[in-house]
Amino acid sequence: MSLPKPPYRRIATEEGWATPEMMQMYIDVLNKKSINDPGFYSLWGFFGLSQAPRARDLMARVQDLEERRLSDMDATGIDLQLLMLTSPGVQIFDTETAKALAISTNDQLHEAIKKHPSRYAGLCAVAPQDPAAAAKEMERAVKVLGLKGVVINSHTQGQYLDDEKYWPIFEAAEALDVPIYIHPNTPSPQMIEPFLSRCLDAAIYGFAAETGLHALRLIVSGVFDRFPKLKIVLGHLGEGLPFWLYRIDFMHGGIVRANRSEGVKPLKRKPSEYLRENFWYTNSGMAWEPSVSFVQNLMGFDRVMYAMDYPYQFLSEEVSAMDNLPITDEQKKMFFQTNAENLFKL
Ligand code: 1DF
Ligand code: MN
Repeated sequence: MSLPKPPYRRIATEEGWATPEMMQMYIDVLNKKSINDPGFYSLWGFFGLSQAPRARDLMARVQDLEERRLSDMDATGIDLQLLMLTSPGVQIFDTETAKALAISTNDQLHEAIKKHPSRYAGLCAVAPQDPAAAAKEMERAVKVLGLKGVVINSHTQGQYLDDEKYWPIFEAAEALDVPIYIHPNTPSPQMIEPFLSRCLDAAIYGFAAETGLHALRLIVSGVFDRFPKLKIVLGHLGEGLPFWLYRIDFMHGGIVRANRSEGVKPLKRKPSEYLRENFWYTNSGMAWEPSVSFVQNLMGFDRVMYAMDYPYQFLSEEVSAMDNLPITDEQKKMFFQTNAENLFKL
């Protein structure tokens, strides 16, 4: 099933991995029910405890950084994976556990990349539970381990990054000039209930509702006026936000003029301007020409990057569909290769 070799490197920019140690900790949480996060039990209860073939298969693939993953990459024509600790990463654990686990997983990721430098690059994990420690670990991960940015899996125990206490994380990202990939998580405990009974909490829709909300909270809270050079990456073509661009601007203007809430202050720019200047987008899980073309045209061909979302959505037909996008050869190379090289400094 191998694909023809195109005149660009295929770089996949939202690729999940996990350590056996973290997977065992997830299974312990599932068995002991030791945290309050209905989304975690819904998502990882299936992957971690079910004997269904899809679940067994994902658990094996997500933990492998050797032959299995490399041969899957070869079979689907992926030259390089940008690895990130799978969602929700360390963010469900108590602060001290999460801090130690972020450090140990970053060290292990560094080793895997050192072993296969032409096939892997990675983003670091941090524990937002301790923002100062997270900033410090980002600095170590980027400067010492050579990682290319940071992944944060949306809410941390129901809290969002627009809270000022998280600003050290944005300060560090700006100072290091690396992007923050806000990867989905299941909706926070405060909002998940009506998703659960119809199984809408995870990748089908809940991820986008949660993560799109998170990004909008950052924008309207004024984070980008305070940190104008901050670079945020969203998967899934922006978690729906590009489609809402016009309406968000229109309604935000009215909310500000009416002085509706303490939580919404005037911004220097329109929400859409931050979405065009501080954000980049990957097409993880959205290998569909109408949506990809829409976001490329709206946000700019230099802002949209290819992602597979291995091992969760691993299909060579999707790679072929993206090879066949109705865009110029130059735009295709930007999409698969050079936008990621530039943003992540690969
Ligand atoms: C799923 C999808 C799981 C994505 C993921 O990580 C994930 C899924 C646990 O299909 O259950 O990252 N995704 O990004 O679409
Ligand atoms: Mn993903």
